[in-house]
Amino acid sequence: MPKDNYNGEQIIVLEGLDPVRKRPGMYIGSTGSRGLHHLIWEILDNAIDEHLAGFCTKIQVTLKADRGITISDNGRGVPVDIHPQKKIPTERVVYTVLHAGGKFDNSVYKVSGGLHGVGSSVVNALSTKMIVRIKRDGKVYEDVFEHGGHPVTKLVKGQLPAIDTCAKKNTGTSVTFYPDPEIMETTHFKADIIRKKLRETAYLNKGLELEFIDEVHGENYTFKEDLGIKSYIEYINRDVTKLQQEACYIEGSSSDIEVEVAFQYISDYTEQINSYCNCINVVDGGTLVTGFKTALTRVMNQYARELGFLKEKDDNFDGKDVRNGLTAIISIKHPDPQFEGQTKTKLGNTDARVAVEEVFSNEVQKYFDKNVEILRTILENVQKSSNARKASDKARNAVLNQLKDFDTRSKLAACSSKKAEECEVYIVEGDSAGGTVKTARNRRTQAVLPLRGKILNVEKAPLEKILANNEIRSMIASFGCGIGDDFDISKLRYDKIIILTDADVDGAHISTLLLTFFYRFMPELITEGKVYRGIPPLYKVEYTVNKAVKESENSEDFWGFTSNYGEKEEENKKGKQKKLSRYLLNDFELEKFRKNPKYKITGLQRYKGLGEMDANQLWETTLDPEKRVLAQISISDSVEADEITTMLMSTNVPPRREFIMQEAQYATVDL
Ligand code: 0R9
Repeated sequence: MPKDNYNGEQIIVLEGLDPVRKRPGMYIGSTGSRGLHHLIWEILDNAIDEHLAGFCTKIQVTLKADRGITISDNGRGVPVDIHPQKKIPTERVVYTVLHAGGKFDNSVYKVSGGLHGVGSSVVNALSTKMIVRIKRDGKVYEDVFEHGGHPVTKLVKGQLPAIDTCAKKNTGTSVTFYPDPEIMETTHFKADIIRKKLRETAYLNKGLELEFIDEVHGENYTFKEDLGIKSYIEYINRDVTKLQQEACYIEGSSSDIEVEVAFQYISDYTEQINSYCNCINVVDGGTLVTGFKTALTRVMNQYARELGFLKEKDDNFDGKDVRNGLTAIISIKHPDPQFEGQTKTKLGNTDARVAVEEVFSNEVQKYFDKNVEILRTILENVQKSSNARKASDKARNAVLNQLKDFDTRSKLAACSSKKAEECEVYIVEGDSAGGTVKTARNRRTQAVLPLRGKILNVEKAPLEKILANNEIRSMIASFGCGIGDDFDISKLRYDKIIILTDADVDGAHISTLLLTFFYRFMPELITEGKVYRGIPPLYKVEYTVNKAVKESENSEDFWGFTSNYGEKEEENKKGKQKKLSRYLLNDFELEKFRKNPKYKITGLQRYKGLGEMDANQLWETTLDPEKRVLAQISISDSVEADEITTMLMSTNVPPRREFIMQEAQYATVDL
């Protein structure tokens, strides 16, 4: 069990806050909307940790009218005693020292989540102002920080001053912060994102009350789920026909790992498994999902034989058939989670597989033994699914065999290297831009596949039509790794698949159609981090340098740039001031550049499309691996991905546009 007494020695002190402001992306993933909301989650995680430690029953999040955020909990309050090494209040260590906090020591908190395990000091570093209020021992303490974590509250005899008194029983911590617009591309918190997170948090922490006070829109919400993930499943399936009226809920623990599983079968051909480790959505699953699938397939086949659904000579039901129509949530609390994969969204701990398999298989048998009628209904469904799958496999194989005879690679300008690890393919919108890319590329490692017009909307079309579409056939044949169940990523001919479209609505539409196709038919391309979007610069600036302005160590000149284009000399005539130029990625970079007193802009060009660049420019901005900017596509929220895909493909244009704008949230930038 967690220790209930804090010990200052347990705080591990690593380094100052400056690195966070210099390289914010390293600490919060991005400086866009996704990173902005991570700041809230980071503070929220600490309050949830206090709940998991058994001391907090209520958390409040307020979106303030002045656009700041306050998160408060009714836990023990962050300790304010003097830190033995730092000789300042422990609270101040937590908020000003990077990597400080009990959560790094598993003996203080049995389990803990958190983005990169960094925490409160990172949020402080990226805020113009932070106000920490602590109620403890009958006193209310306040500590105020400004400009990225500089304390403005004066300590009294080394101690944090009390600003008020309160009842001794009344304890807790509240943190208010204002993200720094100099660092964050947006400081606009979105009420719907916060509301969704709090609802999810309530489902994952049964009994915990979460209140959302939205002062901006004048709304209030309280989330509290006494039945936890069981209610979550019933909420997800609220509008569909069920095979099981009530979801089954299972809990137990094994080797210090707490396991919760809830599932419900519905009469639909879908499978949805959402998994969480320490309240973090493990989008790509991993060991906890493997453990669940193995146990479910084994138990269902065992029952299928006992109840006569399978004869002795029959093969076992396939895992896919067993999961047909299944909605499940797996939530575990692990003392030392190891996240794997490019995006760190896959759980790697072997003991998690063993624990889930053991707890689920024991408990689900008790449930089915008591609910034999439900079990029969589910097994009938499994049997139907198995028969249907065998029939559709036959049809699919017939179409795939046809595909092999079709010369689909004619449009591909291949690269000469055959080593997949060094090859990339650019999927380019339109024949004319495709032509320029063909001229500009490195022929050895870069292949080009021009797509003519829009690709088929795979959401709406039947499989036969999808496989008959020329653009789609070209992609399948060029990638070389098959499609659907026959997909084999080890056969992929390229290390990177780079989508290159114009930065307009048409380009964004083509790119979402492509992503939908990949997501539906080759999801591993995305989960394995193979798909990227090429991001050409929006601007080219010509400028002169004001030598009187010196770039000092602390200047915040360039750390905000995502791009690595570098500067070029345009003109250097005798007696005249040297003219330079550089590409700028977006409005954010342009604004940073404009604000910098060192530079005087003498000319500005805005690129509307790829067609405006010649082969040389295209090489140095978009193809050169040293300089180009790529956004790696990751499906970070599989719970939402299906809804998004459906929404994208609907005829309702405004929400689709909104998504296209927000889609950057799903991308991490890689240089
Ligand atoms: C509003 C968000 N809440 C928090 O950030 C928060 C952190 C925190 C906390 C403790 C209690 N409540 C908290 N809320 C705490 C208290 C004690 C021991 N461990 C943790 C105790 O009273 O003995 N802390 C998180 C880290 C630390 N406290 C510290 F120990 F590192 F300071």
